[in-house]
Amino acid sequence: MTIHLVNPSHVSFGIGVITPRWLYVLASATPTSYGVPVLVDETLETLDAATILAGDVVGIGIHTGNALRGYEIGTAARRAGAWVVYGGIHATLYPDEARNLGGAHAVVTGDGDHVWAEVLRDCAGGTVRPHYAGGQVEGADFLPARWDLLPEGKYMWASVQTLRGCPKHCSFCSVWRTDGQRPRQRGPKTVIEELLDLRRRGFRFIALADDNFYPVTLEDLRMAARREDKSHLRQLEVIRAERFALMEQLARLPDDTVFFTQITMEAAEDQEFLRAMKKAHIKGALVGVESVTEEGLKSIYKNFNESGENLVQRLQAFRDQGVHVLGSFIFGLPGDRPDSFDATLRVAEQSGITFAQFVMLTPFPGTLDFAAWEKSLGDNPEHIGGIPLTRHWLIPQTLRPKVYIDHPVMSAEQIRSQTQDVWDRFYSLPSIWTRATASCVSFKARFAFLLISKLYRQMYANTGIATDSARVNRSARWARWMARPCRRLFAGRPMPDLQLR
Ligand code: B12
Ligand code: SF4
Repeated sequence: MTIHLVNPSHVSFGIGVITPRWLYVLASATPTSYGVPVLVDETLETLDAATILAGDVVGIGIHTGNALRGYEIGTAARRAGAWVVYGGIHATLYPDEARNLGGAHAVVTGDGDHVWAEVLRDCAGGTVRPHYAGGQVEGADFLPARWDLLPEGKYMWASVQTLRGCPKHCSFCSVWRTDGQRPRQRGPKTVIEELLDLRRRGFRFIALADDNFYPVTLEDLRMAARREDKSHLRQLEVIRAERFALMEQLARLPDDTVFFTQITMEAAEDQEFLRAMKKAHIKGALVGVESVTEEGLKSIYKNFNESGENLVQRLQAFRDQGVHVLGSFIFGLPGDRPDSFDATLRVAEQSGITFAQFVMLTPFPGTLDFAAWEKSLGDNPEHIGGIPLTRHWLIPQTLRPKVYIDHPVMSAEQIRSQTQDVWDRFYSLPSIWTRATASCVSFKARFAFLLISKLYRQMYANTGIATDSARVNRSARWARWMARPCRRLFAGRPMPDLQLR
């Protein structure tokens, strides 16, 4: 009985930017009595279905964007006589869909770390159940990943998670609902062990794949301090202290280590936290800017973000502490107007952010936006290729609409083409070169920056939802070709004897 773990993707690049962590965590959750699991990441190469035999177990992890490809794989695996098990955020939200369309024998909802062994035991014994509840595992019980199974030279960045959950409640995001609002933090010891393992193997660039690296803000502390009952304040102080304890340990890794994480912009007002990040080698962070106007932020329950001049200052504060920002912006919010595209690009350029992504408002299941949108379409929504619009991820890629939520003043095509145009302008050669000169001293570093910017743009903008399929194919070819030299830029020297300083 071979265990296969498959990360589905409809485009493969030969080289991956970030390791899909779930593959290596589930590998770690696989008892050694079943042998070494076979890991297939389709963002590298397409699965060879002939490798799946009757009696094998095929574990497929899906998020909404790759669910359809996941169902194709599951259906083929079931036909081959294998046990088919789904997990991941989309399977957690739609377990029945994986059973009806993806040939699932079983679906794991929530975290797979500890329930996976039980699923395998039941497959082996022929007593598999349709549903296993993995729940929300406590930080102390997160399994470390099995990095010994990494294919050599295939990824630019490794990924290590230090916490799950986010206390906010942004309307377009499902994390706070599926992972919970209480931050579940791992202790520094197990995080550091994994990081040392990765550095010994030659990984210098590591993504801290946390939902929100800054779970307690100064404002949270101020508000809790005003309450008569101080127990909440104490809890927040503990969480904050644990963050600092982790960063102190991260700081003991070699100086050329580079971490990247995801964080809310509130961290910009917390100089002590920013200084600790700098010491901890956290040199980049994805910041969800989303909208540059107050009205836009209000509409997505993200009023804790700043707009206008304050926004520019906040983003610059990261830069001042040496933390490069990947700003993430959303287009198609109800308050957006035709001039919002230019206004957003201006802010992106003025605030000194290093990278940016421009996404179109998409109703992802599990979010408040999705619930409101689904309700607004009533009991009989439009169908495309026989699929209701409210199950948009099941519509074949070529027929899938680009924009789902009707906008009060702009057409879907206007939003799509303007979004693409902003990507084009932010990543034009002169614009990248200006940022390269501001960020890098040597010519070699600037050239590397240029390559990486172009690769990022091709992989994420040109294969994303705003793109027509001809452009996707062209970009995938280009990115395949570029990915190998770019990976070399990230490769570190293996340090087999490395210990903490
Ligand atoms: C890091 C990250 C990224 C990184 C790296 C992706 C990568 N290669 O790993 C980057 C920045 C590239 C990225 C990009 C995007 N991401 Co992202 N990402 C994350 C993040 C923060 C962490 C993922 C992670 O590593 N988790 C750690 C692992 C261990 O957890 P896990 O994957 O959940 O797996 C556990 C369980 O789900 C379960 N499980 C998972 N699979 C399986 C399979 C089986 C068989 C079993 C039994 C169990 C099981 O067990 C695992 C261990 O407990 C998540 C948020 C989150 N909380 O998951 C968002 C998240 C997955 N991303 C999301 C989105 C929307 C995107 C983008 C579409 C954003 C955009 N607009 O461009 C792109 C899509 C990229 C793509 N083409 O796939 C959404 C997905 C929502 C949805 N409904 O699908 C999430 C949930 C964040 C959110 N805001 O809602 N992402
Ligand atoms: S978008 Fe970010 S800050 Fe908002 S709920 Fe999701 S993870 Fe938290």
